[in-house]
Amino acid sequence: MNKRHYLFTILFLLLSNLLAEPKDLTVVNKKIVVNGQEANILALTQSNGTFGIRFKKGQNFDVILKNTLNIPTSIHWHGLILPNQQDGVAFVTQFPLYPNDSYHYRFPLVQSGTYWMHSHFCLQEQQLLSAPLIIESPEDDQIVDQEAILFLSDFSFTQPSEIFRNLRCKSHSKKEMSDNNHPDLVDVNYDAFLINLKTINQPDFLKVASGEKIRLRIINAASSTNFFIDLGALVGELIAVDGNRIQSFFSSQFEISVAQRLDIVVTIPNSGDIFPIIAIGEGTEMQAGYILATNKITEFSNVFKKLTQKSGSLNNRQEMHFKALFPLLKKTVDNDVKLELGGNMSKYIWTINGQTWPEVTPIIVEEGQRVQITFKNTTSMSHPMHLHGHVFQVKAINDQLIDGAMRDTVLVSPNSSVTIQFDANNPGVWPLHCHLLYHLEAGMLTVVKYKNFQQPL
Ligand SMILES: [Cu+2]
Repeated sequence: MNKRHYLFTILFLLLSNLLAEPKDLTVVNKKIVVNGQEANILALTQSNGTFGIRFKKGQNFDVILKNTLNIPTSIHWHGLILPNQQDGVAFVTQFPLYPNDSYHYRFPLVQSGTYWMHSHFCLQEQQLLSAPLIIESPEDDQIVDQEAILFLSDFSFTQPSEIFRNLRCKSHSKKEMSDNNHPDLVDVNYDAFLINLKTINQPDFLKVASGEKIRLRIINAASSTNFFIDLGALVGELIAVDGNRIQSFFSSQFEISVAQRLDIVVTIPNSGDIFPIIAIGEGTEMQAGYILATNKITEFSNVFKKLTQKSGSLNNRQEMHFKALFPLLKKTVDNDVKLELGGNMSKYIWTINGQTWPEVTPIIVEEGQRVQITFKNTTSMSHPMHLHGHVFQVKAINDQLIDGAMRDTVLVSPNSSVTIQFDANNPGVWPLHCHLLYHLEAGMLTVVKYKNFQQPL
């Protein structure tokens, strides 16, 4: 970008921010059809019909959120670096948004990439109260010809409160925690996995042309399902994880834990007209699908093959190879924190350093510190750990040092450890938690609190 172009862009953004109307975002009840049966879900909608919400890099996040439900809600902007009081976590950073109330969110966007938004109130995320949040950057248009959002969810006809009750009371009443050789991959049995709210029998698709470059923005918005992504005949160039650029990593198969995102560029080959992409739920034989097609598709029945075997477990092998394009500056660690991820499958309690939310000892940090956190997972389940309001770098997996990806969510495999680092540069009280919804509900949340920060709540 030359100097004149740069100045023009800045001027344009300043003007457009001054003149822009806030975007409307409404929390609504919605009906969808899953496996031929009607289902009631919750949704985030915009009056212009956009799936999720989109911004341009440098714009203000300027959104009026309205709750039309007859119950409270609270929406979190996952992955964004933002002022603490607008983080949207009920009873931590904000009060819930009560029925018929609105809240005006306004802060500058300092990132670009693939993010998402979801309820951080009770178990509403399982009712699919989530949507994509995309921040475009001028470079995006140069990378690809088109883009496709693949928004993954796990769906159950059972009420989330009943799922949680079953986890606590029934299914695990006699079950002991498995050993390392037999990790617990699945603790909820879902009725379907969805991409863009569609099942594999009636999948979403994008019309493409030979030679075109397509950016897949894959968002794992599932409540408790990690996925394997299989691009089939296509080779993907992974360019970003959790919205943060990495050095290109090529493969046709990728892993994505709950709450993570993958930005993958694929080039449509000259031969072939249908390019199915599948997301297989970890530890299941269930899948969701998406199709890139050079012709209009009317018949889907032969596109996807039924799986006959359950998939295995995710591992962090790919993560070892990821390298941030813009890593943290080299700096000595000022504050070294050890967190043990523990649990009790039979009582279905999940802990951080033996504690459950809200009776937790906050992790105290000081502004300006380089903070290191080592998660040691002593359980037989993996935990996707998410830190609010910051971007961290993955620095070690099982004590093997790496100059890994910048992320906001990292998977800590069973009986493994992961070390992350971040710069404490955003004062507040920030949740740090397992993103498996039922682990979170069972108490697997703590907070990173800046010394002397006075919480406005
Ligand atoms: Cu967990």
